[in-house]
Amino acid sequence: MLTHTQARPRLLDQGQAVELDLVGGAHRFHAMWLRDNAQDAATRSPGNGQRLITLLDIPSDTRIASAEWVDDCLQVRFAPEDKVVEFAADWLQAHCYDRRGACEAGWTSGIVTRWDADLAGTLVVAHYDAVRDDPAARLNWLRTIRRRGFARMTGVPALDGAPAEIAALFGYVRETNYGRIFDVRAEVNPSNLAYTNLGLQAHTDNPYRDPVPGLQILVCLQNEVEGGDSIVVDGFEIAARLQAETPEGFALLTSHCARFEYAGAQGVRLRAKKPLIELGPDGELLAVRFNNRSAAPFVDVPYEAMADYYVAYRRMAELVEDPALAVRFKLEPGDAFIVDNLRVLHARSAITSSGNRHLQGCYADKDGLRSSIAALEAQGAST
Ligand code: NM2
Ligand code: OGA
Ligand code: ZN
Repeated sequence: MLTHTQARPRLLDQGQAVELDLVGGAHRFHAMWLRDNAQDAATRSPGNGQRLITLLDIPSDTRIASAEWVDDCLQVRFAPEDKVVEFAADWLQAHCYDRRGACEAGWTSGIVTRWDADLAGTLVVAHYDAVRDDPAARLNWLRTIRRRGFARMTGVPALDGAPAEIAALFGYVRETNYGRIFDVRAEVNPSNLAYTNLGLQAHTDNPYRDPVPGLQILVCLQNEVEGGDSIVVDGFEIAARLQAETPEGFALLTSHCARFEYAGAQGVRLRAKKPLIELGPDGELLAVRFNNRSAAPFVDVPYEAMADYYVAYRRMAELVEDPALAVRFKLEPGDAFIVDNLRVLHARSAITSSGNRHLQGCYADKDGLRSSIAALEAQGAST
């Protein structure tokens, strides 16, 4: 219930800002911010929503001459342009920025839910046909990936190119030096330890790339072996546990860069310098990168901090291996899973028998996933 009808807008600092009563209390908006975000047809193209003006088209001494509620719209007269612009109350409500107090380091938005081994009990495996054909099922599946950073799928045609079919459900394949699609099976001269029968500790794929592929899709085409189980673990849960146990250790891993490198094939020397746990400038937990096979010598941690850095890194590695955090399953032909590659680490247990095991994989970007969610929501697809 909006409360703006109960109180008149209050101009602050000679019209440099205005204070409004919205849901949750008083919120201030700057004149410059409001003018820059005007939605009128002279400021933004009605067709595509893109801004037609530059910041330099707005006078630097922009002020609010008057502001009044007219029904559910705030009518603002800007000086010196003498321009009147309307802002819908619900738009203002949705774009409040007048928050008090700083956020704690390591926060995540409400759209993210961390998980541990208990996820196995509630995991829903989506069917490929439903996700492809039914917009509501697709929206549901994409939201699961956004919330958990992980989703399983079954009923995928176990054919060459299957990962690209899954990527096409929401976006585009991100091609890399491993190809548009890569085959994961034991090879004679493997360019990567993934192409062997070895177990792989839970990891981020391609942490040596900048930017790192945001999503990884793995589809099982054939699996006749013992071992080769899939294991996933939520890197955001690892980060949160580490932070709770040892805030100093967490701070070391977020405030110094690690190094990653891949040089396993001719003509490829990929290197990246990024922290194991990455926070945004406002403390938001953005990414976890962990890969024992591709970690390069760390040279960005000062000598004085290196011993403690390794203690924190070891604790992180223990959490990566903690069965209480892991979800384990075996892929059958036609099964697939997708991970947010900068959040959820994936592992495989060693392959312990002879027989065929063949997965195919590809990468994709997360922006396509988010865009598809927003577009499906705008279309009114509901679950
Ligand atoms: N493959 C499967 O990132 C990595 O090095 C893990 C990636 C070779 C594309 C394996
Ligand atoms: C990979 C990988 C897992 C598996 O190819 O990146 O982690 O089960 N493979 O083979
Ligand atoms: Zn991998």
